[in-house]
This record gives sequence, structure tokens and C-alpha cells, in this order.
Amino acid sequence: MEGSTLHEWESPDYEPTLPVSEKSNPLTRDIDRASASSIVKMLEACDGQMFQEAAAGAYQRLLSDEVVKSMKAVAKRVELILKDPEHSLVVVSGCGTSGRLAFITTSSFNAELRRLKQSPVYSYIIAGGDRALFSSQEAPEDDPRLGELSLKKVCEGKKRVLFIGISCGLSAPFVAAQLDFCLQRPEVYTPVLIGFNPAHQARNEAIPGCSFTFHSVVQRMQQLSERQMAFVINPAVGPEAISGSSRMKGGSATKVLLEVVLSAAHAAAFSAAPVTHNGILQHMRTYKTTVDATYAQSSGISKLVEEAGQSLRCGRSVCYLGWASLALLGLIDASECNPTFGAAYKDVRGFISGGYRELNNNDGPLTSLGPGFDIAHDDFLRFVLPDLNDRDTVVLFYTHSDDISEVVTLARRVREKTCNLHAVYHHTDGDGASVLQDDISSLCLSVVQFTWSSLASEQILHKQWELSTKLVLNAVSTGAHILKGKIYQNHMIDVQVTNSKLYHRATCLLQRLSARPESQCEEALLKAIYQVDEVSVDIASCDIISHTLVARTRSQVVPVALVCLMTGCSLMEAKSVLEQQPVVREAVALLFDAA
Ligand code: F1P
Repeated sequence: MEGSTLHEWESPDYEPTLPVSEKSNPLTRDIDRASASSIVKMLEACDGQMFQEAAAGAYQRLLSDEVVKSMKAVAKRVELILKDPEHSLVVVSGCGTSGRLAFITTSSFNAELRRLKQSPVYSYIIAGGDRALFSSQEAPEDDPRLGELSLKKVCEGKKRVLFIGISCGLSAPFVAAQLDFCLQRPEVYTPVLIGFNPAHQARNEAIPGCSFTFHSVVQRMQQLSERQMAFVINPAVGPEAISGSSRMKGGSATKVLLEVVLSAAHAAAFSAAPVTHNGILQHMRTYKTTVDATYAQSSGISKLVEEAGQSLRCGRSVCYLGWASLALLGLIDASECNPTFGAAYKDVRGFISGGYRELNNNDGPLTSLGPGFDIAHDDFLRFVLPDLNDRDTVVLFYTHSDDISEVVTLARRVREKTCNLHAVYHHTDGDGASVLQDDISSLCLSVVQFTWSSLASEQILHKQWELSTKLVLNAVSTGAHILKGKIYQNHMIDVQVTNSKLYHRATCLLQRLSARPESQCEEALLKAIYQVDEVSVDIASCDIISHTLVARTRSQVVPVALVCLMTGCSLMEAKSVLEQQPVVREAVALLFDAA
């Protein structure tokens, strides 16, 4: 029976020191050497793990009873707030991708409330503020005070708050502090935690200035969950295709959980459809169908991966031009390429029709923050289009409910500069043939067309399009960077050491790839961060946060450390050989040849 056997990564002996969210996925061990179509097949298998049933005695999974039970209880709390919204709030908070999904979800459910002439009850918090929606701000994730302050600020004057904190790895101090704050004020706050590790794998490292760890917060929440004073929703979804890249499955599963809970609450509050266990389960299963339907188009997706990979390999760019929420997903996927793959903002860029007008974010337009925040199609036309050529890849993302004539106009403009234009289009089986769509198809090198059942409600359709688009985008950006040579086995070797989670990830990676003891690896990492050949007492006595503050000003920290560890060369030698040969495996070989 599907999923009923224990998977390799579920065995207690498999990478025992790492939580599930940081383990390497056995399915993608050779993804660095795979072709575009094999990459997409591996991603399909990895995403398929999200909806597998739990094996006896194994970790709970998305469809497990305990998970559905907690979702049902949380949906009922949201329902109460929707029915009596005065002085109440549902706050969704997270760091990085988790915060971006908090933004997308609260925006779309507030929009739904406005459509129903109800007052909005959802707020989002993202560590680092709105600039983190489209850029990497990883240091604030380590800041518990900032977490607490930002929560206090959005909840001022509220009498009842349902707080949903997301940390895929059960690890971010920013979120731990918010949960702790809620636990101390049960008369107002009910905390909910969403993450994708078993509770005992929550991070148990001391948080500077705090008496709690993420682990201790989870334990307290678990105790209180028996009396429904706190809720922990933490199914395992299997290791990420690229180790630790929680923007992928972690993000998708977050999106599914939030949407199922909030839709159930809305249906109960406004359509007299009570929240039920089966209702939740069925809704979750529609997302499984969405994932399957997406990968049914794997040859079209592979074509996009191949084109995007070729563009990146020759130093050119990939542009996503989207409409409405699909565009927002594109903007997010593009902005995640910098922290995930060390990409420049120009490598993969997203643009949205209408720009900031479409977003409704807390801080409004962010264009003053720099060119990476120019997100409108008009910005694309002004600043990007003039320099495009056939080696750049442009992908249109839209649905039948967008203004298709606008899509045609933009497609024509792009075709004046490059023939490397593609489309990802969602529509329903009820749609008639469209002349305009034929025009777009004739302008594009490839079209990935998704046809969804018209029997689904408008809301469900939108959510299907969104998840499906997220999977396509993640496949394109991840696949393209794999083809560019950024991945070693299934690890991002040039991981940015910009917060404590990533510092530990970097040390583990060095251990794994060099097979040297932890102390030696940490020493090599510190040498690369501080650019010294000896680690002084002063350096050794600084805490991890100080190390990450220095690391953010450096490049290629982990590759340099690895080359030093594997060859015994000096820092300068490692840096100069990596300049000639950025692929670490080859750099090591060069040094050995020279010896
Ligand atoms: C938050 C996060 C990830 C990002 C990177 C750094 O993780 O920003 O979204 O991809 O891994 O951490 P989490 O708190 O949701 O585990």
C-alpha cells in the first residue's frame, strides 16, 4: 500500500543528527548530474512524498489523523473570530519563505472577506519587514526581541488573537519568541505552530537573551494542546530535493495547511458548512490531485527548465511576467534565488501586472529600496526589455481570468527582442477556444497549458492554479541553477552563512563532504569567514550571530573552507583557484594536479 512502509529517511539511523527538514533526500542524490527531464522527475517524486500516508510507528504526515484533528480545531477558532471579529485578529507570521506565504495567504483571505462585505481579520508578519518579501533578510530570523515587538505592534488593542507561527524547521528564534509571548498571555493569545519536523527534532540551541529554546516552546505547546490552549501542526513531508531548501516542500505544505484551515473556517462562518474532519481531509486530497496534475505536464516543465538553465549558464537572465497572484508567486520564487543559490537579482526576476497596486502590503511601494524592487511590467518594459536577446528566457504566467489582451500585447513586445518566450496558462475545461490564446501560442516557443475542472469553485480553482504555479516556478529556478552547476549532489554548496541555522547547515555540509571532524570543519569555516589562516582566541570567543554578521560581507565562504579542508592549502590559494574554477569538485582536482 502506498506510503505504508518506512522510508529510508524515516529510519532513525538515517543522518541521525539532522532534523527531517535538513536531511538530504535519497531520491535526489544525483540531481546535480541529471538532465532537465530527470530533474523534473526527481522533483515530482519528492513532492509526491508530501501526501504519502504515514507508516505504522513513523512520523505523522499531512493526512494523518492527529494533523487533521488539529487543523479542524484551529479552523473552529478562526470561525469564532470570523463570526465575532471586533477586537479580534488572526496573525500569521514567519521568516523567509514562511513569512512570504503568511503575506500571500492573509492578503488573499482578507480579499475574500472584503468580497463578502466582511471586515478583514488577518494580519501578517515577516521577519525583516516588507523588504523581506522580495529580498533575503536572514539576520532578523535570529532576533527574538524583534519577533516579540512586531507581534505586540500588530496586536495592539486586540482582546483575542489567534497567532499562527510558521517555522518549517521548528527553528527560527524570531518565531519561538512570538510563541513564547503568546504562551505567557493565554487570556488574549492562542498560539498555533506550523512546521515540518517531529517535535523532538525542534531546535534545542540556546537563544541569546532568552530562557527558552524552540524545543522547550514546542514542549509547552504540546502540553497545552491537550486543553486546546495551543496547537502544534507538524507533519513530516520528507527531506527537500535540495537539502534544507524549505521554500520548496516546506512552502508548498505551509500553503496547503493554511488554505485548508482558513477555507474551512470561511465555509463554516459564511456558508453554514460546519468544519468537519472529512471535509478537511477531502480538501487536502484535492491538493494532492493538483500536484499530480501539475507533474502530468512534466515534459513542458522540463523544456522550461532546460531553457532557463541555458540562459543562466551563459550569464543571461530568466524573467517571469505574471498576472495577479501567480505573478506574486513568481516574484517570490525569483527573489529566493539569491539566498538559495547566491544568484544576482538580475539572474531570475519576476514582474507583476499593476506593480505594487496589486499587492496591498503593509508598507506600500518599496521601489525606493533599489532596482531589485522594481516589480511592475512597466519596469520590465523600461529597464529590462531593451537589453534582452534570444539567450534570455521569458515566461508568461496567467489564467483565463486575467486580461488576455494585455498578455498578447506584452508577448508581442517581448517577441520584438527575443524568440525565447514561453507561457504557463491555466484555464478550465468549460472555456471555449480563444483566438487571443491562439495568438499567444503562436508567439511562444512553448506553452504549458493546465486545464482544471470547471466544477470546482472559483476559490478552489485559484488555489489550485497557485500551488501548481509554485511547483512550476520552483522547478524552473531550482532546475536551472542545478544545470548551471550550483549544486553538489543534492546540496547547495555555496550556502550563505547569514544566520545561525545556516551556520549549522554550513558546518554539517563541510563535515559531510570532507569527512573531517566537526571541530576541524568549524575551524575551517571560521577561517574562511574571517579570512585568516589561524583562528585567534578573539574570534573563537565570539558567538554565532557575530560570525554570521561578518560572513554576510564575504563570498564563497563554504567553498573556500571546503577546498582548504580537502587540500590543506592556504586561504589565498583556495580563493585564487576558485576564481579560476568555481565548481568546487574541479577546484579540488586542480589543486591536486598542481601538487
Ligand atoms: C525560514 C528561512 C527559509 C529560507 C532559508 C532560511 O525557515 O527563511 O524560508 O529558505 O532556509 O530560513 P523556517 O523558519 O521556515 O524553517
